Amino acid sequence: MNFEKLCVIGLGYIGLPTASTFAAHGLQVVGVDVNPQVVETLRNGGIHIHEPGLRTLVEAALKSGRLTIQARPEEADAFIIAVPTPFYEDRFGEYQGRRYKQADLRAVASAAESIVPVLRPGNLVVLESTSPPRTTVGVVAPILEKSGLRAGQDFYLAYSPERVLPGQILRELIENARVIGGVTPASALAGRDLYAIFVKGEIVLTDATTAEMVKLMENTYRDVNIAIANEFARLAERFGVDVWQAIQIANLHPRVRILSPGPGVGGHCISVDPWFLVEAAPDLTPLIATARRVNDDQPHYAVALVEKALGGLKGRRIAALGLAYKPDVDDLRESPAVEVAHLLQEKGALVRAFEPFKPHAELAGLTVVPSLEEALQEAECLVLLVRHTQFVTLCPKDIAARTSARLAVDTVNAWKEADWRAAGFRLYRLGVGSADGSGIRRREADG
Ligand code: SAJ
Repeated sequence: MNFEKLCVIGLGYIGLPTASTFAAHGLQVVGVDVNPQVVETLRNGGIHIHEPGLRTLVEAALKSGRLTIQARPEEADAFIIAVPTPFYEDRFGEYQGRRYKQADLRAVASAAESIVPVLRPGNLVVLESTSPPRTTVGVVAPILEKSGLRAGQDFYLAYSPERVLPGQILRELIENARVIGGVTPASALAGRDLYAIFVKGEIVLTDATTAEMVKLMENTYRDVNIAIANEFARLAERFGVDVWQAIQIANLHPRVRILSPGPGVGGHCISVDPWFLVEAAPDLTPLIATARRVNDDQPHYAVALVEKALGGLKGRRIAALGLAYKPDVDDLRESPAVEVAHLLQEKGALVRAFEPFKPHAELAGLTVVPSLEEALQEAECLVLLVRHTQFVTLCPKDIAARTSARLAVDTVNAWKEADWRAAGFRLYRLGVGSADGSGIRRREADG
């Protein structure tokens, strides 16, 4: 199939890079977003998301005239839906007395609705948004068929998940393997023709529901494996073991690859997607649901560690280092670091948080300071929450000269105990237990 014109609906973290990459490869692309602010920002040459290299790509696409920005879709050869699928904040399902979160598919449904008036025979529609199994055939197809055209007969319909890593989106978009699931084999082939325009990785064809499952399985697999790492950290603390060392040794086994514990699992993918499987089949997913709960509980666990280290939180002055959901990105969505900072504050601590990638972040109820200096001022305790490179490489002696704090808690295995001790600090590390099983290694005991 030959494609000249494409509509990309939803210009967020995935839609905007996808739209501009297609434009850079010669397609005429209409980028559509229902948010008037997004449309205005892009039309005025601005950009509303931070991703390395994206600004340059978008600018070039707009300048070439191959990317235009609109509020509604128009006729095209193909349509890509790349809108968010969050879960409801205020609506839960329940299975055997336990609550689970539910996917909010309203943005997907309204994106599909907006295509109906402009859908023509022979068009291709691709859903990219992460969605519960059977969304393509059960939700999107019936909406598009309001046009009078039949999915798989009169137009092609496919599901193709994005699998790119924030921070590496532009490279991974092109290089990663791409899964395309069609509602019919011909739909999958049409999808392949579209993505082959820029994808260099392998393109694997399957059916739509398999492709939906693949995406959810990938992120769920990661979530469950992080949950077990977090449980190992708890066990290690109880049994007087250094979990980081134990993991390193276990991972020497050729068939073992344990992930890293930490203050929790955040971002808009891994902490969300497993719920889509739980919601779709709560009777079949006790492990997935439990893993989610273990990871959701991990910020509380990190807070308990800080509380133990300080011997109480009320009125204690804490410098929280890092707010992003993971290292070296500026994304604060669903961030466990933000949750830890909030929880510390709720328990009476006086928190000053510093996020080097978003020094001016505004978070209700939290004092965010724009420099490390300001965070360190008057702090009694440093709590490291994100493994940003610039925190890993901090020099403890230098820090000792800039703060009166002599206590530090590392939740991400970034700091070496000996170095911090030499600089006069007591360092507590998540996942590192004392020999007596009290949960915290005693400095005097291991000195
Ligand atoms: N984390 C840990 N321990 C680890 C690894 C990660 O606690 O060993 C935490 C991170 O700090 C972060 C969260 O998990 O809070 C998620 O981070 P991540 O780097 O694992 O993943 P994301 O959410 O940035 O991106 C994931 C990727 N999926 C997989 O690696 C299977 C990416 O490829 C997907 O495209 C993306 O989800 C998505 O959009 O679904």
